[in-house]
Amino acid sequence: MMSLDVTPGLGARLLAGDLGALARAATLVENGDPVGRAVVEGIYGRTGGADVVGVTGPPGAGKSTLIDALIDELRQRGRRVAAILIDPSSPISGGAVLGDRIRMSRWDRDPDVFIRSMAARGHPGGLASTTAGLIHLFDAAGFDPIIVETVGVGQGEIEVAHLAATTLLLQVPGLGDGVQAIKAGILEIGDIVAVNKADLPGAEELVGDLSMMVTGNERPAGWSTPILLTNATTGEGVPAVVDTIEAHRRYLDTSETGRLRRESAARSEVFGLLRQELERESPLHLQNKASLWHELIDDVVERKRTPSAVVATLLGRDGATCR
Ligand SMILES: Nc1nc2c(ncn2[C@@H]2O[C@H](COP(=O)(O)OP(=O)(O)OP(=O)(O)O)[C@@H](O)[C@H]2O)c(=O)[nH]1
Ligand SMILES: [Mg+2]
Repeated sequence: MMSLDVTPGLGARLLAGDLGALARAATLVENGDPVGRAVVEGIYGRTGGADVVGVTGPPGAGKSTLIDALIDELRQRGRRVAAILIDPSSPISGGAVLGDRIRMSRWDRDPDVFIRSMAARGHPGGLASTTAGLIHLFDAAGFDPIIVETVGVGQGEIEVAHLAATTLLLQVPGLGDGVQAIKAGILEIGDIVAVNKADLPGAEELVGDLSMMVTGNERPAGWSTPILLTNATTGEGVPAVVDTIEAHRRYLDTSETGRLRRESAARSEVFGLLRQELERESPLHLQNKASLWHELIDDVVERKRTPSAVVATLLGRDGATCR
């Protein structure tokens, strides 16, 4: 294990507003470096104040474009804003990290905007704990809100979604109608819904359909999901989205839901770290033995072992329960 002296005072420099230190710490966290985790632990007591806004929705809905427009609006309101863009590296999107970097490069010289783009895969510490680590670093460095883009597909991404206190769900016309959306239950994850691509046919109808559906939906008391219309390309409707994000934050500050969201974020992070730790500590050193992992799962599928027996094996307690 690396010595913590490698980066003397990194946490302190970050807290003092040193953006170079912030970038360095972010890279360490992304690489799953224990020093990065140590920096996060060191600054953790100074975090928890920032609003974490998740932006989710189907591939190509305009999440990255809208985040860029949100940053613009938030800057006009004098906020220091950070964003984490997670690229699913899926065959559908073809990997948008480069496109996102180009789009966001206009913020490069603004010290009050901090953006990281990263791939969904290949984080030794797991996606949720890596993202949580970045959120804590940005929070400690005084960025608020912190916006996180996620496609919401796959276990890791669902865990990431739990890190957000406020979730903005994007929908677009033409991808199938609102009935489909409610069937999939996706409206339930949005505190705010934005129908993006207002310039496309069917956008206003979709707003109408979705508005009718959320009226009948069970939501936490005190908040009913607003359905807004945006054009992320022109910025139309974006100030209303920011107003609504701020209203949701005030709602969280004064309701039980706020407490529940913070609990859910902490749980997601702790479980993420626990799983990593189990994988690392397992007598089988699973992270280096994907084939053995598959073998164990196959055994469960074929009823050669029970799920509990596999857990016992992973924890090195074979003798007790495995037959
Ligand atoms: N017509 C129209 N096009 C838009 C709008 N917002 C975004 N787009 C376009 O839609 C495409 C996808 O936008 P992105 O912002 O990359 O979408 P995304 O949801 O981040 O995509 P992934 O990260 O790949 O899932 C781009 O070509 C945008 O220019 C809009 O309001 N109207
Ligand atoms: Mg994107």
